Amino acid sequence: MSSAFTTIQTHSEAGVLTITLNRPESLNAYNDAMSVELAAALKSADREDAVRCVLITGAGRAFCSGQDLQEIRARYAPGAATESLDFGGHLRQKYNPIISRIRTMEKPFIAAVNGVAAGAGASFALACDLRIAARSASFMMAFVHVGLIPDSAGALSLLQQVGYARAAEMCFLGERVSAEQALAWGLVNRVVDDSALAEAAGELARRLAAMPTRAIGLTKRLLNQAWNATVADQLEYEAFLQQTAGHTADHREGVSAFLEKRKPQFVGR
Ligand code: T3D
Repeated sequence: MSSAFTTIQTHSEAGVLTITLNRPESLNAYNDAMSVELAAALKSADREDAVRCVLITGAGRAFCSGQDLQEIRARYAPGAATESLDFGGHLRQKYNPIISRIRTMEKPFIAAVNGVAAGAGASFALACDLRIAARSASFMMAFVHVGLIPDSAGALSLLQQVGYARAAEMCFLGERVSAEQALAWGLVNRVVDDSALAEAAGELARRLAAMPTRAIGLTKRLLNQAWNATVADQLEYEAFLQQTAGHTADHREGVSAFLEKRKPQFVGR
């Protein structure tokens, strides 16, 4: 099933919702229209039980070049409304709900990083649970080059994934980090040849979509909670979440399949 958005394309198949950022002429720069369409696509993915994994990629040669700088410049136009210079409000309205949903939706997200991921585009990729990168892909915390600070939780994601020194270097210098370097730093899960990216990412997404979705969603909560937890907090949170996981059909199916020496058929509930 495909949809009729203009700045993104969506395709749903075999439990995988693929969202393709689709403004290739600007390297998929993020504009207001894209924020509205992405929010709608993610809301529906959250609601649809049939969606058991979300895969985000970019059309053309880039993943996403971050905020559309043409749209930013239009904010300074003579006569433009003063609210258009409300940078904090813009983040709260156009970016934060998207990042929050990616980080908290109880379904796995994969970024198939097909080219450069710059500025908020890098933050989007970093907000996903897993990243698979084309060999020619790169990550660039470009914010500093336009005198802005990293947003969309990019600094937090980097700190969590690569540690302070590398996060600071990426954010202060804004240099491109190659896919191979990103792999060595633990910023991506896999690097594949450019021509193999779509198939490799699709295969990983289909595999995740056939797994116990509730258990994976609850595990995502557990991982996110773990950053600030004490051992005592974490043990209690595990007990709380296991109470839910243990009551799913997929838990019973997993146990039965193991004991009956057959492949489990998970249904996502
Ligand atoms: O309130 C708020 O909204 C704040 C939010 C901020 C969030 C942010 O994301 S801030 C950071 C914004 N992004 C950037 O600063 C990155 C800008 N782009 C680049 O630095 C480079 O394009 C890349 C390093 C990403 C790729 O370089 P390259 O040489 O491969 O491509 P290019 O030639 O620079 O770009 C190709 C075209 O895309 C070009 O258009 P043209 O000349 O062919 O008509 C270029 O202008 C356009 N483009 C690339 N990035 C953007 C863009 N157009 C608008 N906005 C962009 N971000």
